[in-house]
Amino acid sequence: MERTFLAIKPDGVQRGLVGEIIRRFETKGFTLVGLKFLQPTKELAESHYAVHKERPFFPGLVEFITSGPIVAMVWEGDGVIASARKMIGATKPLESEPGTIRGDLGINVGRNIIHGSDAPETAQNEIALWFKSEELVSWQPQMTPWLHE
Ligand code: DAT
Ligand code: MG
Repeated sequence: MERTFLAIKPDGVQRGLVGEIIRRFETKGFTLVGLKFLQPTKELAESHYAVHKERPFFPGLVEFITSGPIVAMVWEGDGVIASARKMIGATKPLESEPGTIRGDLGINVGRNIIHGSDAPETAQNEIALWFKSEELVSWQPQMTPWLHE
């Protein structure tokens, strides 16, 4: 079953959006299989965003992500990687469609509330970076037959 890594960034936590964001993925029908609340170290943030390390916004991005607690999560379901990206919306919240998390809840690209893996390979790498395998729980929600025929 497909899995993705999602993280509610420090702005989402500080703004009290944790419940609102988790609610969206729960009610969509995806399954939560990993969850932790932590303030990331600089090393973890730099590894997570290594692909952007040459970009001018990289130092500010790392400073922001390490500035407070975040909610790190792994969600499971058919097509969850692409679907979560759609639910999150475009990187710049002013360009994100209404109905998306960033489109409904944000304004600024440097305060865009949530991270989501962008492809199967990045999902696999990010899950391994943030979670030990024993921190992930495989389970079958009772509602499964009501979501899938
Ligand atoms: P996404 O988070 O939609 O995958 P990304 O991978 O291109 O976007 O960039 C990672 C994060 O870096 C993004 O969520 C916010 C920050 N960022 C991206 N482009 C930026 C820019 N032009 N100025 C400031 N921050 C930026
Ligand atoms: Mg990205």
